[in-house]
Order: sequence, then structure tokens, then C-alpha cells
Amino acid sequence: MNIVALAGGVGGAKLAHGLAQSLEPEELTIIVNTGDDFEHMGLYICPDLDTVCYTLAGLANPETGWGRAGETWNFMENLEKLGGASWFRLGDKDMATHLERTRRLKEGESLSQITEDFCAAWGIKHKVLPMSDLPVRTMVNTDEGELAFQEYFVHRRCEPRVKGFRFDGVYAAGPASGAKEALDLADAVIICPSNPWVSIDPILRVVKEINKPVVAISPIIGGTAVKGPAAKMYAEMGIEPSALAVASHYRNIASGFVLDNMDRELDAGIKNIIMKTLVTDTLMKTAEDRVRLAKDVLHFIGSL
Ligand code: FO1
Repeated sequence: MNIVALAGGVGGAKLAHGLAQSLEPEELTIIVNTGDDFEHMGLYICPDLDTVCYTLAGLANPETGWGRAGETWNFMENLEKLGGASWFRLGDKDMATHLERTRRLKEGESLSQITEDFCAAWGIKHKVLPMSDLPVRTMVNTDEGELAFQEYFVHRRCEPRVKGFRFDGVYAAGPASGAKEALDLADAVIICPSNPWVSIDPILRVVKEINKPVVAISPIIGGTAVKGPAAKMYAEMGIEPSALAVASHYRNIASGFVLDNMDRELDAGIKNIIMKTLVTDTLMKTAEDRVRLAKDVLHFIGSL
């Protein structure tokens, strides 16, 4: 089966890891959100791309979900002593990724080429693509004005009330090289359990059209987001956060929807929006959970 998975940060990375253990390298392409990318201290940082790659390579920090396992913080400690910006924490191992990526981008190489080479160096066999080789920047409209995504997310800890989002550069940015081809070859597209507003919407806006069956997995279980501010964002925009709200979000694009057993009372309502549903355990606490959910989703796709 040929699958394209659309992924953001931690939740997306976990399912992508499960899919990578269930599909051959030529059967899976993971297209990753780059709307969270930003330039910080002269470095080009791609949080979601790195989270997905580190997770696939078994290098991810299991506590935070982002950054590297067994990280050391010498750079950060010394930067703080000098009065440098400490709100965005860059570990010593992680720093090599940002430095080398920035150097190569400055020499004119594309983000997709650099990602391909980094994946090879980390032993990742499945294809990982940034959604675009051109910059798209997620801007968060809040009650305190418009904030760049990392300013809102990390610096302000998602405290300002959200009113909406804008994806700066989205009209000029086309899909990264290889993304269209992967979508053309795909039997189905999986929307991973990532934040619909800030992880998946930017990818959908760049890709524009998907003419394949799409199956989405809810990142909201029992009215709360497994990780991150998705539920808070729904609530602040006047929508009750639930798997039903996520299904409604994807109503024009998805033909299948996966919700957690905890939300099974929402199944009938979701079936009115998106025809086919799968109710299963979607929480990925262990490495086995990732593979089990991936296999459940692939089996569901086979039945569509
Ligand atoms: N998230 C934080 O909450 N605090 C940090 O200091 C932080 C540093 C960081 C460094 C590299 C990287 O790739 C990601 C990092 N993140 C940090 C995660 C992050 O920016 C967000 O989780 C994503 O953008 C949301 O998907």
C-alpha cells in the first residue's frame, strides 16, 4: 500500500514512526509541517521536521518529544551567562543539526535535499519531506496582536488568546520537490494526530488539492489535546474541543476518521459528517502503541 502521511510535531511523529515500522520504505512518504520554522540567532530551525526525523531515527528526547535524547546543555548555559536569549532551548547535539542545515541553506541548497541527506545520515529509510522548500510562516492572531508562531508557542507559552491564524508566504510556496509525485502515487493520505490549526492546515494550504482518500486521526481525546494547545485553540475560537470538532475541521477533505474509544459516544455524530469511522485506542504511550495504531489505521484504509 502506498501512503502519504501529513505530520506536525510529537503526535504526528509518533504515528509516522508506527507507520514506518509497518510499511516498506518505498510505501511511505511523510510530508511535514514547516509553518513552525523560524530563524533564531542566525540559525534556521525546523522544529517539526526535526521532531519527525529524530523520532524515526530513535534519537528523540522521550520527555519533551522535541530535541535529542541524552542531550547536554553547555551551549545554553554559557549563552545564558552572556545574557543571550534563553527562551528557546537549543541542546548541544541538536545544535549540530541547526548549524549544518543553516550553512547548507545559505549555500543555496534546498530544505528537501538537506532533509534527505540528514535522513540518510541518521539511518532513516522512509522518505521525509518538508511541505515546501520555500518559507511559510504560521502567524497567530491573538488578543495581544499578531505573534510569530514560536513567539506565541514557546516564548509566551500559548498564553495569549487565539483569534485565528495566517500562513505568511503560503500563496508563493508550492509543495516541496517530490511531494506532488508522492501524492499522485499514493493509495491514501493519512492526517496524523497533529494540531489541525497549526500543524495540518499549513500543509493542506500548500498542497492545495488531494485527490486521494484521506483518513484523519483525532489529536483530541476526551475533549483535551494529548499534547499541545489544540484544545485551548478550539475553545478560544468558540468551538467546543472534541473529536467531533476535529472531524468537522476536516469535513471537506477526509472520507475516514479515527477517534478514540473514550469518545465512542461521538461516533454517530461524526458518521453524519465523515462517512466512515474507526473507534480504537489512539493514545500512543509506548513504542508498541505506535505500531498498533498504525496497523489499525492501515487496516481501516484497506476496508474503505
Ligand atoms: N519547545 C518548547 O516548549 N521550549 C523550547 O525551548 C523548545 C526548543 C526547541 C528546540 C528545537 C526544536 O526543534 C524544537 C524546540 N521546541 C521547544 C519545540 C517546538 O518549537 C514546538 O513543540 C513545535 O514548534 C510545535 O510543534
